[in-house]
Amino acid sequence: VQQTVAAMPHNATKPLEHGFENGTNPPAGEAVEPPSRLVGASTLSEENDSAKVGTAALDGLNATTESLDRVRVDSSGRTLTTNQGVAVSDNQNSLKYGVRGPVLLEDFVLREKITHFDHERIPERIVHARGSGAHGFFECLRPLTDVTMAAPFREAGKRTPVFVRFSTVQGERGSKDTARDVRGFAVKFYTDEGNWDLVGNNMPVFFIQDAMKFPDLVHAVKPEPHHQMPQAASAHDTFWDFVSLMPESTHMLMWVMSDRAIPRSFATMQGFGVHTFRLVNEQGVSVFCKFHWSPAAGTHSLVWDEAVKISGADPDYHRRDLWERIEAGNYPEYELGLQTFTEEQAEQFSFDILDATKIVPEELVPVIPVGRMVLNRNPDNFFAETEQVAFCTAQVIPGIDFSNDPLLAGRIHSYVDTQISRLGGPNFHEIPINAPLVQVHNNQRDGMHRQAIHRGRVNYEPNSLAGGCPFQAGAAQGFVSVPARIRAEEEQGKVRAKPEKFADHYTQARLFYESQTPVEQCHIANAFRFELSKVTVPAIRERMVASLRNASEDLALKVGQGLGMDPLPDPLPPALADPAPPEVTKSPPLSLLARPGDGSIRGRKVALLVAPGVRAAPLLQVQQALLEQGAIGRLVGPRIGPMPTADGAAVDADASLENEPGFLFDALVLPDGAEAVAALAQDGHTAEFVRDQFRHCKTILVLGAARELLALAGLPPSLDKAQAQGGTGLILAGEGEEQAATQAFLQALAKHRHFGREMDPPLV
Ligand code: HDD
Repeated sequence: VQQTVAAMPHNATKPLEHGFENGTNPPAGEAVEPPSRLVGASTLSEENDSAKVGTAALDGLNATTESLDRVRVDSSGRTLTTNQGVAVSDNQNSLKYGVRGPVLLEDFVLREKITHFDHERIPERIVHARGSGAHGFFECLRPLTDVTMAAPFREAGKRTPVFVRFSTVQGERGSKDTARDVRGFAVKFYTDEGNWDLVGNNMPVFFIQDAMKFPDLVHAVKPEPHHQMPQAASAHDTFWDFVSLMPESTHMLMWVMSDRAIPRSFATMQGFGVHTFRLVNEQGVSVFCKFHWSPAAGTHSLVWDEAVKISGADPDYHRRDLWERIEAGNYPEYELGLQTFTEEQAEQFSFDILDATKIVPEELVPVIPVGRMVLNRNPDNFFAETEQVAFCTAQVIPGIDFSNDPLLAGRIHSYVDTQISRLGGPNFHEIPINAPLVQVHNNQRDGMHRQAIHRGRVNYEPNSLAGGCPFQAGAAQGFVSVPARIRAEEEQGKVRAKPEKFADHYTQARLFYESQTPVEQCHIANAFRFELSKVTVPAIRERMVASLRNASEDLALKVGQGLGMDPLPDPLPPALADPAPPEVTKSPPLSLLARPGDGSIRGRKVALLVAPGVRAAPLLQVQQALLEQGAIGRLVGPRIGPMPTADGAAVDADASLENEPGFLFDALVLPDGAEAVAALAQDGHTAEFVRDQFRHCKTILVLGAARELLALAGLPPSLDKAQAQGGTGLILAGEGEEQAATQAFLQALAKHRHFGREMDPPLV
C-alpha cells in the first residue's frame, strides 16, 4: 500500500481541475450504493485499509466524498513530520542546551507545534453554532422539467450528492442538543450546475418578517449580555420581552412551544425551506414554491421533562443518535415535497406569501413528493467538514430563484458576509467541503488562503490575450434571474413599510393551535407556562398572555392559570382589526402525530435490565427480535460486565443504571428471575429508571417476577394486566407468555409514546 501511495502524485486529480486530460468536468453528480461490506463500516481509519491517501472513504459512496479523497489524510504507517514535511525525531522533548539547560529559540519543531495549536479554534457561528453533519444523496422521483430546469430534478432516479448540517440556534458550539429551540436543517446540493444551498429549519415559519429585525431577535434570545445566562434556552426575560412586543412572532412561538422544538432525533423531524421561492423552467416561466422535508421514520419528539434530563446525561444526544444511525446502516431518510402555485393563485390567498410568518396550508396547495434524501455517511473529520461547511442562501442554480420575501433578501446578504469573518477570508468556497463538483473559472484572485494557482497573465475580462476566456455563458446556459415585475397598483417608489396582510399576526397562530391534538395543545400550554414562569418581570408575562388571547382564549386561559393570573389581562389591541377570513381553520397535517412515517422502529434504543440471576433466555429473545427490526436493545445492569444467569445463558451488560439512565431509552424491558429482581430492587437507580420510562409515556415490557419493580417505582397498583394490555403501553407477561408479549411490545414501541397515561402534574 505504501509503495502505491508514494508513487502517486500528491494530488492525482489536480490536472483535471485545470481542464487538462479530456478537459471534461468531474463526473456529474451521481452516487452509487456502497458495497454491502461497507454499509455501516466505521470511518475510523484504523479499521479500514485503503490504498488512497486518505481515511478509508467508502468506495463510490457518492461523488462528494470521492472528490474529497484528494485532501483526506490517513497517517497509519507514516512518520511524524512538521508542516513542511520534515521528519520529527523526538516528539517528547523541547530542544535544550543540556538536559537541565534552557530551551532554545531555534526549536522550530516546538514553535510550529505550539503556534498551530494556539490558532486551532475559529469563531463559532453567530447563530446555529451547535450542529452535526452527514453526507448523503438526493434522488429525484420523476422529472420536474415542466416547472424547473434545476439539475437535481431533471430525470427520475438522478442522484445528487448532498451534505446536511442540523443545528440548534441559541446555544454555543458545546451546548446541549436537547434544548427547546428551532433546529436548523441546511442542505448543500452539489449539483452538476453548481452548488445549491437550501438553508431551512424544522419549522416552516419564522419569528420575524423582515431581516432588519434579525439582530434584535438574536440579541434578545441569546444569553443576556450582562451575565451571559441562560445557555441554550429561550426561557428568560429578554427573549419574552422582545417577542411579546413583536406580535408577528406569535405563530412561530406556537411552533417553538410545541414538541417540534424538542425532537427525538434529527431523523424524526421535518425540514422546511420556510420562504416562498421560485422554480423556473427552460422557457423562463416561473411558479412559486415551498420546500418540505418529511422524515421516513415519522415525526417523533421528546417530552420536556425527558429533554431536560437528557441534557445532563448526554448533551450529545442528537449528534450521537445521527452518528449511530448511520454507522448501523439505519440511514436517515426524508421525502422532499413541493407546494407550487402561481402568482395569480397567490394573489387570492388571505395571507401574503412573502411573509415568512405564514404557511401555505396543505389543504390550499397540496405537498407533492418529488424525491428522497438519504444520509449514509458520517464525516471523517468534524472540523474539516461539519464546522467548515458554509451554507449561503445566495447559492442557487438555474431553475431556482428568489421571491421578494424581505427576510430572504437580508439572508442573501448575511450568509456570505458572515463566512468571510468566520472562515477567515473570501476564499471559503475553496475549502473542500464547500467546493462545488463543477469547475470554477473566473477572474476573482488572491485573498487569504487562496488554494487555486491561476495560470497565465489574464485576470480580467474582456481580454484578447486568453482568447476571451473564461467567457460569459449567455442566457442559454448561465443563470438568469426571473424578470419579476412589480404590479402597477403596487408601484410606490422607495418606502420603509410592510404590505397590509403582514399585519395579521394571529390567524395562523390560531390555525396551528387548533390543528393540534389535545395532548399537543396541553404540551404547548405547559411550555408557555414553563418559559414564562422563568421570566422575572411580571409585566412581560402579562403582555405575552394578553397577546395570546388574540390567538386562542383557551390557550391564554391555560397559560394564565398556570402563572397564577386571575383575571387574565385584557387582550393586546391587534394591529389589524379585521383580518381576511382564512381559507382553512384546521389543518390536521400540522400535528406531529399525523406523521407516523413508515411505522418502523429502526434506530430506537431499548434498555433490557439485567442483574445476577436473571432469566436470560426470554430477554435475549426480545433483544434478537429488536435487532431484526433495526432497533438496538442494550443490556443495562447495576454494573457493566458479564454476570451469572438463572438459565446459564451468557449475559454481558454493556451499560449500567448509573451511566445510561432510563430517559436515554425509547423503551424498557424488565427481566424475570427472582434473584435478579431482588438485586435490581436494591439499587435506587432501578425505581428512577422505571419511573422515568413511565412518566415519559414509553413502552414497558414486564417479564414475570419484575412486576414487583412497578410497585417499587410507585406506579399505581390499579395497573392490572387487563388494563395494561388495553393500550397504555405497559405489557405484563407471565412465564410462557413471552413470545406473544414480545410481539405486543414491538407493536406498542412503534407507537412511540402512550400519552394516555400522561398527567399534569405527573402522577409519578
Ligand atoms: Fe439564518 C445560520 C436558517 C433567518 C443569518 N441560519 C443559519 C443556519 C440555518 C439557518 C439552518 C445554520 C447553517 C449551518 O448549518 O451552517 N436562518 C435560517 C432560517 C431563517 C433564517 C430558516 C428564516 C427563514 N438567518 C436568518 C436571517 C439572517 C440569518 C433573517 C440575517 C439577516 N443565519 C444567519 C447567519 C448564519 C445563519 C448569521 C450564522 C452562521 C452562518 O450563517 O453560516 O448568517
